[in-house]
Amino acid sequence: MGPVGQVGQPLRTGRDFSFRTAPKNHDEPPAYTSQWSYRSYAAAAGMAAVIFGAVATATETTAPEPIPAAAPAATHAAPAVHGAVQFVKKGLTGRIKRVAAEDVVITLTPVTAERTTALLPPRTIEIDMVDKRFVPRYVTARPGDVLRFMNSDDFRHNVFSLSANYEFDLGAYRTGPGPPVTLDRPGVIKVYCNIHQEMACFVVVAPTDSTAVTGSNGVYGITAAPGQYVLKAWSLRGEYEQEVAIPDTDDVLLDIDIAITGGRSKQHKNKHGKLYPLSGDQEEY
Ligand SMILES: [Cu+2]
Repeated sequence: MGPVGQVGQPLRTGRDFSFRTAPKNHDEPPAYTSQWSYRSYAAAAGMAAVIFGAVATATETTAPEPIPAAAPAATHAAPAVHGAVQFVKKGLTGRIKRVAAEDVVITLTPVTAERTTALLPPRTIEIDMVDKRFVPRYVTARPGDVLRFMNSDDFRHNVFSLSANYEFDLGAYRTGPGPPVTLDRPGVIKVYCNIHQEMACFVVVAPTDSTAVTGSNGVYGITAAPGQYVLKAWSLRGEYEQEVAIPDTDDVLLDIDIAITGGRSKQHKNKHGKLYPLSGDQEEY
């Protein structure tokens, strides 16, 4: 639980954070009566719990008097938002075709994301290159995080992106990591290798840790604290966006239809914006 446990700890030693008031007379032991400090600390703990998506309760305490309830904290043990994602396409005859949507990256970003994620420490996220594949293929990261691309193959790979707002070319190298890529804004980065056309990975940058990637059944589930969010679903074949309100106790069932806009076999260009010299394996791009 890492920082979550740290957050919860001080609640049990709450008197360390309260102001000692002078005893009414010298026969009474010192009393810890500062409502203000308990209340504000509980509120702060509750807020921190919301930030970290944790559950914080004030059940264990050595305080000598009742403690006001903590600010609303995460109350969802199970996924707060869940459902099934489908690609939807109108066939030539006008019939609607639906298929379970695999490899859809879903992010649930709190509307207060700028405040909350500013408190989170940046992370270094490693993406390996193994057997001419980026591993993992789908990555979620926050602004502030740093990407490092390792190379576990015994031959050279190149790493580049021509995505809007995220253009870079890390050059070709045999062993990693290559130069770091600092993420400084939300967006989707399509990362390719200029040597091997079949290599691709996709980094979705959003100020949240509430994310999911669908498997072959298209089902997703995301844990998050109650509050107001923007849900975004990104896939090579189409995108989707909707506001979501997570209530204090109930979960939200949200099935998602993504209208297919991208083709199955659209090829990406090399770093010069040209076709790869020799077409090798053809994957979906
Ligand atoms: Cu390569």
